[in-house]
Amino acid sequence: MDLQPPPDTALPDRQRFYQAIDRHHLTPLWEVLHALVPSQPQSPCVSAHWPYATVRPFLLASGQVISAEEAVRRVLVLENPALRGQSAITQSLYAGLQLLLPGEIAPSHRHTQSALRFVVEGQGAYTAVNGERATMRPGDFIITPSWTWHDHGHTGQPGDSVDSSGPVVWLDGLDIPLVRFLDAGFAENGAVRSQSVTQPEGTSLARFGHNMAPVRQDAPATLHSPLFSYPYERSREALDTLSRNAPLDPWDGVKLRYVNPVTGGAPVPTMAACMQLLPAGFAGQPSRQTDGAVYSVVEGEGEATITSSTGTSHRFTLSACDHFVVPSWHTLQLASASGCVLFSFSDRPVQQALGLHREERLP
Ligand code: 1HN
Repeated sequence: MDLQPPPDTALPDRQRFYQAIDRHHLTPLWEVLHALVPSQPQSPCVSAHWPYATVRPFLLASGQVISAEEAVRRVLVLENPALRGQSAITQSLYAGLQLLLPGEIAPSHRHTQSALRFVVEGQGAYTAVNGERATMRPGDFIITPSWTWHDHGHTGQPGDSVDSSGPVVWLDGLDIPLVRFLDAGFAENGAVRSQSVTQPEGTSLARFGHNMAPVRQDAPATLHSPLFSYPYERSREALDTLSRNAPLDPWDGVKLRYVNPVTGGAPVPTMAACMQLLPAGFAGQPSRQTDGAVYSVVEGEGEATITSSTGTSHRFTLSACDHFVVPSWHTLQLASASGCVLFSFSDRPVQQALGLHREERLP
C-alpha cells in the first residue's frame, strides 16, 4: 500500500520527483555535478595573515590564564577565517602557536596525527621524541611523527639570568583535519609526564644527519624520518651559500625542502616542509599549487601577494615571526627589499602520493 502523501500538483514534475526521492536519502547528481567536479580547485579557504605583533600579547596572556600542564598543550589555534570552529588553517592542515614558560612541562602523549614544530621564539625548551630530547632553538624544525610518544619541557627557571628565563613559542603543524576526514584518529596519554631519556641529545643527528648512515643497522622501517630535529644553523648556512653561489629561482628565491635522509622523501608521510631565502631586492614571479601552505617568517621583512582564482587579492606586509596561509590554487608572489627567510609546510606528499599535485608557474 502506498503511504506517500498525494503529490503536490502545484509543484513542477521535477520538484515533486526530488521531494519523493528525498525521504529515501536519494538526491539527483545533475543538480550538484558541477560543484562536485569543478574545472579547477575552488577552496573554501581564504588567505590570512597573523602578524606576530598582534598574536604575541595574546599568547603571553594565555600563560596567565592557564598552565601548560592543565591545558595539556597551551596553544592558540590559527583558524582559517573561512573555516572558523574547525581548528583548521586549510582543509587538510591544522596550525597553532604553542607557549611554554620556564619550568613548565607539556605531558607525554601520542596520537596518529603527525606533527611538526617550527621554533619561533625563545631558549630553554626541548621536545622529547622516542627517548631523545631535542633542544628547541629559533628556526629549528622538529617532527613528532604519527604514534610516537612526545612531550615538551622548559628547563629554564623564572629567575634565570641566562637566555632561558623567558617564554618559548613554536608553530605546531598537524594533519588533524586530514586524519579527521579519514576517521583514523587514535590517541593515548603517557604513564609518566616526561618520558625517560634513553639516548643522549644529538644521537639521531649524528646517525642520520651528516649524509652518512649506520653500517650495521638497517634503516628503521618507518614511514617517517629517523631525524627528529633539523637545526636552523644548518638550513640557514645552506641557503646562504646557495644565495651567493647559485642562480636564483625567479619564483622561490632559494628554496630547499626538509628530507627523510633514508628515502629522500618528506620527513613525515603527510606533510612537506621547506625553508627559503629571498635575497635583498628580490621581486618574485607568481605561482600556484594545489597544496595550500602555511608560512612562518623566520627573519627579515617582505611582502606576500596572494590572489584567488576569482581574482580576490591580498597583500601582506611581513615581519619576523608573522604567519600566513596560502590556500590551494591561490597565486603567491613574494618580494623582499631587505632580505627575508621563510619556513613553510603543506600536504604536498599526500597529493603527490595520490597523483593529484599540480603546480603552475606564471610569467
Ligand atoms: C599536540 O600533541 C601538540 O604535542 C600540539 O605539542 C598541538 C593539537 C592538537 C592535537 C595534538 C603537541 C596539538 C596536539
